[in-house]
Amino acid sequence: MKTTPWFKTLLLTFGFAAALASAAPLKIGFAQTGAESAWRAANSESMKVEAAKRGIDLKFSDGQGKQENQIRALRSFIAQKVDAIVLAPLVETGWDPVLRDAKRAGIPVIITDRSIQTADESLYACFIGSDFFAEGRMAAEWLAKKTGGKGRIVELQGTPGSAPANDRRKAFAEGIAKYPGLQVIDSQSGDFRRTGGKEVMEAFLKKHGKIIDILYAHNDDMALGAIQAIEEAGLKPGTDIVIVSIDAVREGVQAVADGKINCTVECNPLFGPKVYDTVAAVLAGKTVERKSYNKDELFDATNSAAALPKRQY
Ligand code: GZL
Repeated sequence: MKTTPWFKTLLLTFGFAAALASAAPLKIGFAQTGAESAWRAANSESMKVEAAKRGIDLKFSDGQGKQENQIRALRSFIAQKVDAIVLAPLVETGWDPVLRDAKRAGIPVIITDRSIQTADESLYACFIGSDFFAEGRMAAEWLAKKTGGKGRIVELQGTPGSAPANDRRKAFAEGIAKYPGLQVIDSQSGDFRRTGGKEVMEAFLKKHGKIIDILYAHNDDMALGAIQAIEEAGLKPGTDIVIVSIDAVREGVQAVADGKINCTVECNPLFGPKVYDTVAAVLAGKTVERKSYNKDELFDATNSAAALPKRQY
């Protein structure tokens, strides 16, 4: 059997290693919505830490809550000829033109966190995020059980036009429709922000006074802001007003353990590893799941205290 002289094997090995080492790191452009909530901070952290672990050259752009900033970032990523683009779209519509430019440039786009509406599904490779409909339904079902299907609800909506605000509102409304005793008497956006939650809840309390039985908040940051307003009005959150929320960020789960929020439905933000695995698969030409949903669970008085030490965000 012919053997390769030892020095050739050595050259081949070093050559290969050198080639590997010299291979330029993967360049990924990530257009984040902004920094509006604790959930968003955890999501950005997951993307940055995982990229550093994998030696990915991550071009991170903070959209500061404006779609035009995200579109500008995508155009910049295209000009930089990144290997792939990851987009967490602030709102559902208005993405086709810039996604067409990415497609023309041969750059695959992964949509994460929030979905988009488009007539041309070929404009992005896949979606990775949570099922906001399931979250809204879980919140409604839990509330119906807690209240026996009765109560006047005020609703703090997320960012207008965003998939989580649209889907969580629709799913919750469908979920409580089976209980005529549960009525949404007012609904307004707090833009997923704590300050927004406080200001809108203050307005709700001024307008409706003590007839409010329930608050449904589309995220914990707004619920935590609302709790400040409720306490400043001399009422007991979680007792005088039942509070149902979504995200299950650490402070939200703590508030459940403290009895100030009655239930929060998880929406896991830690999907950096899954996103980069998916980018690698897409770049390798492999078929990937068109829509991949993270696993979410619900926290209330029965499991929140035990869950706290294990919470990663
Ligand atoms: C949900 C995400 C939402 C969170 C909010 O996946 O888009 O945006 O529920 C965040 O906390 O601001």
